[in-house]
Amino acid sequence: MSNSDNKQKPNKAGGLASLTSTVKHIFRSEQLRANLYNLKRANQDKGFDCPGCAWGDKKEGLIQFCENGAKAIAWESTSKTIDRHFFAEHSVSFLQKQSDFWLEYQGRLAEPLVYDASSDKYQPIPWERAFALIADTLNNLTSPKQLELYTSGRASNEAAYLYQLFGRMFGTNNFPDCSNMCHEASGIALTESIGIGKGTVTLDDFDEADVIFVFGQNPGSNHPRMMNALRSAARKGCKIVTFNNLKEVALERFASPQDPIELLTPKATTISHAYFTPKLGGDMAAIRGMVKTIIDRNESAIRKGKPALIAEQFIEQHTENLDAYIKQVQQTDWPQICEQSGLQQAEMEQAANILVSGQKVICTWAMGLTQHKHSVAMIRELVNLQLLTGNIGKPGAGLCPVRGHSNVQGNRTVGINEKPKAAFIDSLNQVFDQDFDKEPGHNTVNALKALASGDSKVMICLGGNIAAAAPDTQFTLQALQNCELSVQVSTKLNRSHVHPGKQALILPCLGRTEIDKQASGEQAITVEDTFSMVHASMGKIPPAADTLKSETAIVCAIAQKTIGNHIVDWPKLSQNYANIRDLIEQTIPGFGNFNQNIEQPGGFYLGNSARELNWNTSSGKAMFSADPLPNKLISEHIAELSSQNHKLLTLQSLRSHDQYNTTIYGFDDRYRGISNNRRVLFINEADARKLKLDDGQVVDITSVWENNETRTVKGFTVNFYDIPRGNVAAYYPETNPLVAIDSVGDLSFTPTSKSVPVYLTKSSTSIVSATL
Ligand SMILES: Nc1nc2c(c(=O)[nH]1)N[C@H]1C(S)=C(S)[C@@H](COP(=O)(O)OP(=O)(O)OC[C@H]3O[C@@H](n4cnc5c(=O)[nH]c(N)nc54)[C@H](O)[C@@H]3O)O[C@H]1N2
Ligand SMILES: Nc1nc2c(c(=O)[nH]1)N[C@H]1C(S)=C(S)[C@@H](COP(=O)(O)OP(=O)(O)OC[C@H]3O[C@@H](n4cnc5c(=O)[nH]c(N)nc54)[C@H](O)[C@@H]3O)O[C@H]1N2
Ligand SMILES: [Mo]
Repeated sequence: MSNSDNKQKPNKAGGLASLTSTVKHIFRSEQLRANLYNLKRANQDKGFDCPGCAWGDKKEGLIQFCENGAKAIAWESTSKTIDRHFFAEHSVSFLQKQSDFWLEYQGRLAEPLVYDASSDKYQPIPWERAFALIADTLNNLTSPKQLELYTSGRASNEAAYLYQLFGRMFGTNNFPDCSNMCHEASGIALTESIGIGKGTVTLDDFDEADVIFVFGQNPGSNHPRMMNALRSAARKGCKIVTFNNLKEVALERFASPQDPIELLTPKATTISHAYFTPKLGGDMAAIRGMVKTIIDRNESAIRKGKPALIAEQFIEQHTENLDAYIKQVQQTDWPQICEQSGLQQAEMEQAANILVSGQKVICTWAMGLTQHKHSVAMIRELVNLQLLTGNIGKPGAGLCPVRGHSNVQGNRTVGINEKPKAAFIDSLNQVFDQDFDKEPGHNTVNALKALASGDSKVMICLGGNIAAAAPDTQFTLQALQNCELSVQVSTKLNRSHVHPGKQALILPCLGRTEIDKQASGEQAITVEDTFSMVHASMGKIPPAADTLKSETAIVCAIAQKTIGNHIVDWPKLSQNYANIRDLIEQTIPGFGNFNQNIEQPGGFYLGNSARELNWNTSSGKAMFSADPLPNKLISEHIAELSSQNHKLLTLQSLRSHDQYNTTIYGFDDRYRGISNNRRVLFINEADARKLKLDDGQVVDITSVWENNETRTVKGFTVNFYDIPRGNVAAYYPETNPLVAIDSVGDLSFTPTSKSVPVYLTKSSTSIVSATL
């Protein structure tokens, strides 16, 4: 394959190509009938919630078509399974050498397995013995804090609630989760600024907005159902303004696969009215530039006796700290703003003018804002912008962090949190008559460090793939292998299984599409979308194997075996999930009449205090933050280390169109014109030429970190791309080895996956085969 084959970036996203791709993926999963049935059921009343992203749905009877949701469903509901025969054939050392794609492609895990170090193979183990092994190991720990309980955001509210309850009863607050690597900065920033760590908008607000800003997000691949909302807004004249390091096709032009004309002709809807490409990590400066413009224009408007451009009444009534913020803005000069954002002053003025032209403005964002060192300050800056213009707490306006995993927001709501709120613990204490610990436990990075140092001994993972999702792969794998016992509750084989601890278990579970039958009958679970809507989800197809258990049943069995039934009647909870919802109702605000409310079509709204203009902050008001811009985006210290020898670039690690996090569906990235290769380095042609690199050439990427530490990944094909000078991009998880374990966001501890200082060298490695 020559690299020039890659250069067919389409002129629109969606449309027929999207439909063809969906069909291809359904066929490839080799269970056509179940899958077509499944697609019809996704996000429908009495169907199951799509296990893809956390975008919400209007329940109006239309099938919400989404290519990547279809891939997620097809991937889960394959008829291929792997059991003892597969594991008798393949040693763990063999499996370690296989690609992430190959591991998951083998099919669904079909029976519980235990690692046997002497043969280096997984062997079958009866469920009861697996639970007993966990209970014995846990009860022999010298401190309950030696246990780490990881959660990925697909777990249901019911399973997640019981998981945290079990952990806290056992005596640990160590709840590392995928959120720590994802929207943690959003939660922290929003809580500090507006008193609640969630977005303030609902899906209906997108129909009413005059202006929508999309920061650091690629919805065409990662939240395709959001494209319907953006397309319909754009067609109604709403102005959409994008800030993205890359020109993402779907944010330029999108064709709805549900519109026959756009489906079959070159026609498409123009999405972005204006599109800006800031430098990686430059959005805080860009937003500050917008604010500076608004403040200047406001002052001159007032001098001329014209109406104010800032929301004076709202600010007066609802906010604090404006003066300190304005002072900070005035101290930030334009040269610094332009240098750091990589944008021209005129561009930021244009964006500001569009913003103030609207009465109702929504700002959405995702990983492009959350995975930097200064992400918390950056998101608070975005909140400042919305406070200044009064765009919170009214219809058609507000803040919208677009969540990742389909129930990651719900997991936090029901208590998966290593820093539990005192009120939540008080409420658990009251209902269970306990005295649970309020001290913070470990987040993901700290959990890995504790396992590496031996301070922690056991890691249980409720879903996910921490080995491939976490930063600093070499460090992470060593930490996992250092476990006395590692337990993975999973649907498919992945990297985390093939780096077992000294003892290791694989506990195969039902996926969301499957019928979950317990003693009282078929069970529904519940999830919360990005708009705080909680709804029921019911699997519809027979389980991949009779041996599988639900996540909820597995959590209950672990808890029962380890701590017994004297405080919580675990079997009663796993027999009927309505009993779990009763406990959630008793302990968490907003869940009144939980079991009745999920009968409503579309579920129910949990509410959002900031939307109601109630500010649960210490001052009782929404808080302007007054942070200076970072001095330099890459610390001068690191820059100095390498400047003598190498030109430093900043790398972002991102998703292709054919993956779901660490799950690789295929090797194409259609909207970026890449086919059959994931080891690709997107680079500005001028930067490449300066480094004497040609398109198609193969390079190694080395990251630099304090104490002269370097980390290298090899064999990436150079791909000239429309990307700001000084910035490069490559896919996650291939680039995770580059992110130093200590390179984390201030306050958030989120790995800085979108700003990794790197240099390039010509590779001696030939291209690693893409499709294993
Ligand atoms: N199909 C599919 N759907 C998914 C997922 C998936 O892997 N596949 N993952 C799910 C999860 S867990 C999550 S968190 C979300 C992730 O959704 P996204 O946040 O869209 O995911 P990324 O691929 O990390 O994309 C980051 C985007 O931000 C841009 N960007 C990066 N850095 C910067 C920056 O500094 N400034 C600006 N302005 N832009 C920047 C990148 O160019 C890219 O467009 O999607 C969820 N949905
Ligand atoms: N470099 C870099 N690193 C990143 C990111 C990045 O942008 N760049 N993004 C980060 C983000 S935003 C996130 S959210 C994390 C994701 O981190 P994780 O959530 O840990 O990873 P996933 O890849 O989503 O997990 C996939 C695995 O989940 C299991 N699984 C799938 N469905 C189910 C189910 O229904 N139940 C159970 N029990 N298991 C299931 C399967 O075995 C599958 O292999 O990665 C983070 N890591
Ligand atoms: Mo995420």
